[in-house]
Amino acid sequence: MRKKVMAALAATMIAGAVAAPAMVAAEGNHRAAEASIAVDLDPASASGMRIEGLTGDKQGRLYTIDMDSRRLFRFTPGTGQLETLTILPRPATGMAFDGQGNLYMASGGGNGVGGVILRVPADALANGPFESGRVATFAQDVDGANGLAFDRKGNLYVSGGATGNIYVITPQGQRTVWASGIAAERPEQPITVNGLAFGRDGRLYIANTSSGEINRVRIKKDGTFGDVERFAKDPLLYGADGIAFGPDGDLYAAANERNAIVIISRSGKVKELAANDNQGPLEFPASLHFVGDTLYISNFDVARGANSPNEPGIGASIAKIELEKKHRGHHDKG
Ligand SMILES: [Ca+2]
Ligand SMILES: [Ca+2]
Repeated sequence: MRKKVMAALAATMIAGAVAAPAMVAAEGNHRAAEASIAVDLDPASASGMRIEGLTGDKQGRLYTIDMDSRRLFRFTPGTGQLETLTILPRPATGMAFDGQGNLYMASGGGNGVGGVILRVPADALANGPFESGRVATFAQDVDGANGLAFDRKGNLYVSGGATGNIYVITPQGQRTVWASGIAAERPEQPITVNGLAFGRDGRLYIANTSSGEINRVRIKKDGTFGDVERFAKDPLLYGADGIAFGPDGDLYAAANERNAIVIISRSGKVKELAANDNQGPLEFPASLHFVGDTLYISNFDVARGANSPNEPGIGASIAKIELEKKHRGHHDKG
């Protein structure tokens, strides 16, 4: 009996190591992490609201945007308070704070409307709701603008969605364009540059939603980009949207069309952290933001892939996963 189990285990490990990185999640020691809903942004309805971006301030409060009503929300996990801060002049997706507490939002445009970056100054966020007039246009000519990430010098990196471009905007608002050359593999999904995050290694990590891939690139001292290097590629990463580095140094990705959260180790090993069907609690997860050991996730709730049809579940919401300590430190440290 014991011998049989050992043989089966060995066979599994060989198959997992050689053929299928996807097997790691199913056959490994880790239990699937449990996602739950932190806040339902529209308790009266399970559909009809779309949120994509998610970020947090230094106090651990979370921010997201309803793309249709253009409402900017703030959620305070400690108290459960949900505020509508303002109505934005145009819909926006990716969000990021700079070091001074100013909030930036990507508005990619389309159908003849150019992309811009919106900015709310820190003092407007100091209290409750504020006038829409406090929202300024920080930069223009950023078509497809979607994901945002700041480097240590305060330069803002903007992913251009299906354009394949990464835009860089200095703190003074000066913009340059890097044509990444990152390509789409699946014609039904043309978005190639989506979620962005800087690693501890100083490299910019870029999610390719189409090809199920994370690429990374070094930014040279003169501000130009080095060669694109593939960090990970796996069918588990189909729909890779928002990405964020966890407290453990692993990279976490929202695989939107798979209703899944995926972990990529430092050596590029890919495994599933959590996944579900269209019942939720993950409903087309789009963006990720860590507060300590808690991973917060925006549920966009688009009807596609594992989230189609999108009627079940609770709709636009912020989900969360508490990382277990035993998850940490057991990963491949590569
Ligand atoms: Ca709802
Ligand atoms: Ca749903």
